[in-house]
Amino acid sequence: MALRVGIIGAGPSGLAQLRAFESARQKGAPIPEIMCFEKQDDWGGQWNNSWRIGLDAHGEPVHTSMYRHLWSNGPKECLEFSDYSFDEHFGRAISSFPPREVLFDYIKGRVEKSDVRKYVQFNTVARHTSYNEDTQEFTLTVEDLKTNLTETHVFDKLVVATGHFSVPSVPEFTGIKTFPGEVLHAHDFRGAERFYGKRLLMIGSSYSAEDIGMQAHKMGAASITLSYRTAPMGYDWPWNTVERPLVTHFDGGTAHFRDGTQDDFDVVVLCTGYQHKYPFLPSELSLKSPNVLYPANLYKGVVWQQNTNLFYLGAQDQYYTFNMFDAQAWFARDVMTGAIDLPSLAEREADIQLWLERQAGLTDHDAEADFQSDYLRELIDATDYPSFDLDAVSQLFKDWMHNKHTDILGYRDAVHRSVVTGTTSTKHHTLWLNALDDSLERYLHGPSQDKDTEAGLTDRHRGRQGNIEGAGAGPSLIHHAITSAP
Ligand code: FAD
Ligand code: NA7
Repeated sequence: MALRVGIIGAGPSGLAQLRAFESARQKGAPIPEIMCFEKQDDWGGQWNNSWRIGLDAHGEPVHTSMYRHLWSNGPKECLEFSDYSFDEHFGRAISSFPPREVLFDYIKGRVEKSDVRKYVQFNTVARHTSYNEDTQEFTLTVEDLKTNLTETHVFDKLVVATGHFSVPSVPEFTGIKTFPGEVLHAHDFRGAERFYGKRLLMIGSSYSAEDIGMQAHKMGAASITLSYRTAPMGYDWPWNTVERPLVTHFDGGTAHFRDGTQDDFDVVVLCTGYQHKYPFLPSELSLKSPNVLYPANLYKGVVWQQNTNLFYLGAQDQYYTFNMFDAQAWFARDVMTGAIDLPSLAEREADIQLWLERQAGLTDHDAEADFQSDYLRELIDATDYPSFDLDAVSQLFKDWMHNKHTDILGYRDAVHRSVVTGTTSTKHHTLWLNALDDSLERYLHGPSQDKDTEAGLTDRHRGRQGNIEGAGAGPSLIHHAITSAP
């Protein structure tokens, strides 16, 4: 009987698993029976964004945390598939930090070419899993969200590819109940236009706080205060943005901070991260971890320690994304088919411990990027995933982080060089700060949106020296830019 493989989720990780098998098939290898279950009506995971918040049309929790104006937060050269380049997809060089729709198009391009859609059951949510130790089989119950009918399927191998940036971590803050304005988590943020003229308090000091904060600045927020628990991000923020230690409590619209300062706000955005949550798995198969580069209990970051028929993809915190999911999927495929022999439980544990020890000693972002590059190197060396220059990508990450420190509003205007094709990206026709139409069409074919706003841009940068009262250029500029966009 052919191996039966179940994949839960058709985001970039689940698609990487489909692509890994397809790549083997093209080389003449026998392919297992594959079924992939995706609760949304299309693939792409986070990149398949939605205007909805809370529950979707079927009453399921909305998966995506992405927002309208999201652009890649790292250089696309760091996530490029090594078997499907950006040049191949777009037929020409593009810029290094494309908007969401452009990256979504790229992800879809590879799988559309591969004819793997037939494996995916859309609008189908995984509900429950059990494992029979005697037969070594998983029984997975899924529900068709359109008919509400449940089905059970039996698999020899199960791949969990449901992502871990969808279920918000929402801490309690004393007195927040008395806050009269809007309080939301980053998961429910869809666009910053409504923050025009508002005083924002963002709690958290990572990607979401930084990017939503700067989106709000771009859309004319009056002020942005970033409240950190452990350490400030320390960027050279624009004129209306400050970092403060953690909020101790709220008193109506006033937030009090650990350093004894206080301020009044209109909106609170909790950028406090996400939980690993796998409600369709029994507790003994369910990963429990903070958002770290090397979650414990996964051999090579992929294989569940106590049950090597279970695989997790994309469970790490991510410098690398699409190409890392590929490397993991290729590795998982080869473990499933027996092309890779797993060492003993004790040897696997020792390997995990080595990574965890190294992780504990990481002191800065540069070291973290090197750590994940080395992790990827091991996976790629073990499989036939097309190799690429990981040291060069590590350097790209370091250049990117350096650029962020030099210019947090301008790092997305930088160009980087692909390690897959050697192509240097183009300079985009519009500076990120001025771009208000983030569509694929505008990105690929539209005229510059910098027209008439260069002077304003300069004003806004100059405004860094000023104070909030003196910073009226922001909102009026945005209004001008919106009305002058063709
Ligand atoms: P996801 O993309 O989360 O996909 C998981 C899939 O599983 C979804 O389609 C979901 O519907 C499905 N699913 C979940 N539960 C079930 C179930 N029970 N049954 C069936 N299906 C289920 N990465 C970058 O490279 N660049 C960026 O700029 C970037 N920006 C980001 C911004 C935000 C706000 C967030 C949240 C993430 C960002 N990321 C970015 C990281 C992003 O998570 C990865 O790029 C990628 O989407 C992860 O892929 P995944 O397949 O592991 O998970
Ligand atoms: P992250 O990167 O997991 O960061 C979560 C942030 O939230 C981090 O700064 C945490 O501070 C902070 N946090 C968590 N709990 C609390 C509490 N209780 N109080 C205060 N601060 C808290 O999540 P993001 O949403 O920024 O990014 C997730 C992905 O989305 C990422 O991959 C991007 O690509 C987009 P800490 O530093 O731990 O003290």
